[in-house]
Amino acid sequence: MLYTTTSILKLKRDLLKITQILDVESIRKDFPILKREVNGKPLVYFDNGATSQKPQVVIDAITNYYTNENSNIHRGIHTLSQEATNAYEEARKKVQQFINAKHSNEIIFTKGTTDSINLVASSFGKKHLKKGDEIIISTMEHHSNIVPWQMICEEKEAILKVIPINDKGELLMDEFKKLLSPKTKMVAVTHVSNTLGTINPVKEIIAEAHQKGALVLIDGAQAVPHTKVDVQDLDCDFYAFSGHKMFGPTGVGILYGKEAILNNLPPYQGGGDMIKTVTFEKTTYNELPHKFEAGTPNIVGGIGLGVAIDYMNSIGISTIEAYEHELLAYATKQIKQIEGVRIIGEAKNKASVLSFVVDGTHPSDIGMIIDKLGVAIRTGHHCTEPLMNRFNVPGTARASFAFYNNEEEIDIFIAALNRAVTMLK
Ligand code: 7TS
Repeated sequence: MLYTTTSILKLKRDLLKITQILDVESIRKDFPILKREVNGKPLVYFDNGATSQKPQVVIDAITNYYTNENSNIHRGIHTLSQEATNAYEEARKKVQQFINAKHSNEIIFTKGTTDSINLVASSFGKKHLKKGDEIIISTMEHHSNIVPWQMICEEKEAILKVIPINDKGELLMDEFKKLLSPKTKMVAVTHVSNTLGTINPVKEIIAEAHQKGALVLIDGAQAVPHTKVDVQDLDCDFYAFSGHKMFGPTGVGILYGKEAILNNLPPYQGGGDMIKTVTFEKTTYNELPHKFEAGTPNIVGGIGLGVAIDYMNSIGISTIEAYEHELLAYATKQIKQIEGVRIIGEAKNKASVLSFVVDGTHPSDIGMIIDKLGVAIRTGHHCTEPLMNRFNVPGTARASFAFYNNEEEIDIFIAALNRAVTMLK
């Protein structure tokens, strides 16, 4: 379907209204990488689903830490160690407030979403899973919310069940309810799909699962950077996300878990910091959150993540959400004007992800051509191979937006895409 000039103009006006709340041009100045050129063209960075760019305040915090504060934490009485410990624990509190966790000891620092999910699958699985138990995931999961469950299911002879989706990329909730049974021990689903952009009805999923006595893990990797997350309101048992997708450093992430549930899980890894006392005969474990944080952590990563949260708060998550919603609507209408483009993922409730295929072309060819024009998008299966099989495509091209992207960049992307399609046909 082609859109009229009037409807595109209306979208432009909507975007303009929002840019009056959100000063995108001044925000863009906070991200030094956005000034660079790629292949002689201004960079248009639309690969935010893979990782986001970092504002200067985060980069400065990292430099400042190594320049002035570097020290190990939780183990020194000297000033530097205390300063580093305070900064790291302060960051934990910022995360707690950001997702509205009840206690800061429910915030476990990990390497990222993948690490967080592996922690739960391994610790929960070892203690609570037995032969014939069931775990439910969905068709649209990232491999990191599939493979850890497959591994523990294999070990424990438990069964993995999968919630199907419709052609728009929405979960079939009736099918989900049918899959739930007293055998279900865990439901692990993504809040927002990295490939489709679908925002799943996680609150409803959690309530349904709890009724059957199952626990719920939410993969929030693509939700936290774009939408307000309140873990108490959701009532999830676990919530996992990554620092690098929310304008913080790589190598740091979060596992939120309810205190009572975490207390009832065995440690994931053994080593320094996670113990209370060690003898060769018996070791006792530290309290939360340290029980799950063996070894020297990514201290600067945690501190940088805290600064990224401050930065997001300074803009306001609801402003971010509203602005990105307009960006997505604008990009969606524009891309539909290009003949042969098919959007993969047309859920009613969507975050700022635009996956598509173009008849008769391969996504990676499109990605390569538009990269020459300075536009960075992701192509391939996006670590969601079962989802690609569901849609019967080998991969998609995916543009994913952040609040520092603007309408002009979408215009550049659309022009580049038009050129690529013309070349490839
Ligand atoms: N879950 C979802 C929904 C994701 O999108 C990703 C990463 C992960 C888990 C894993 O996160 P990590 O930080 O531990 O690697 N998604 C993507 C992507 O869409 N393109 O590159 C990485």
